[in-house]
Amino acid sequence: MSGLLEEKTALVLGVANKRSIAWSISQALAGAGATLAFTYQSERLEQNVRELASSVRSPLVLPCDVSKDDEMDRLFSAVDKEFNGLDILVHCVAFAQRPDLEGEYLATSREGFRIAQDISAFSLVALARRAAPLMTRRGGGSILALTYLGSERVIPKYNVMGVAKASLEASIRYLANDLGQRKIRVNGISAGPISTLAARGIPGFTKMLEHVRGKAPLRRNTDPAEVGDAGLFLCSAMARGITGEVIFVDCGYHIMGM
Ligand code: NAD
Ligand code: 0WE
Repeated sequence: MSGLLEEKTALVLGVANKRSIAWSISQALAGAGATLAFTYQSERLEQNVRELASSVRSPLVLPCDVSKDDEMDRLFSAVDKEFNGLDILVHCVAFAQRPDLEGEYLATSREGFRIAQDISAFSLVALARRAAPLMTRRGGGSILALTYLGSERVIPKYNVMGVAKASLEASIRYLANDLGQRKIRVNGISAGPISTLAARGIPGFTKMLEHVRGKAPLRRNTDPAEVGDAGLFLCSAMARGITGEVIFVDCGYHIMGM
């Protein structure tokens, strides 16, 4: 079998279930020959993740709540032990407190702001710092994070998550600069709305899907497999000249002004 990622190892954070964008990316990476390690946020999700992981013959599934430094430390020592280095890191983690995704951005609390930034943006820095030495030993690597249009335009109710995604995207650029000399690339995918666990709880999400489908140049919603394929591209040598970039995979929605 020949694949773009033969002999490569990847660590994926953010699989909750089979609808997760992290899972679509995982399937694309596994299909290209990569060996994958997975994390789960809490015991509630462990069984789900273990079953999905075994379907792509993953040798390693570990807990990682990205708000906990000790869990991240344990994760990377286990990954290094299993893989002896790391080629690819996939970040598909976001969280804001429910009330902060409801009313006005104006009402955001200090603690709500802190939590959204910590889980959704700082986590990329914390993970990249731990991944870098493992990737350097492989002669380089690729880091991918998931973002959303709400970072640069106002999407009603996305609120504090939009500000956290702006911070995540700026982090992608600063990390790309820091890590470029070690041949580690850092990129993002800005996906159109997709019906996942994190999205389905949002009131009016179905209406948003309909709106986007009606306006996007391709006149349909984003298929998670399309995000998976773009992720495979960015993580592979096909994208060896691309770093610090955010690519939209949204059926063209973001180009429209009306
Ligand atoms: P999802 O619910 O499947 O994934 C979100 C993941 O974040 C879950 O696996 C959850 O366990 C994890 N997570 C939350 N808090 C965590 C913590 N403290 N520690 C570790 N993990 C934690 O939903 P998804 O839509 O696949 O989200 C994945 C990424 O895609 C997110 O960054 C999201 O912002 C982004 N995104 C989603 C959409 C969409 O419409 N679904 C669009 C663009 C970008
Ligand atoms: O990034 C996201 C959602 C991330 C998210 C979702 C939740 C729901 C459950 C973060 N934190 C939480 N906290 C919870 O308690 N998306 C891109 C999907 C999304 O969420 C929206 C959207 C879109 C699109 C919220 C409001 C408006 C649009």
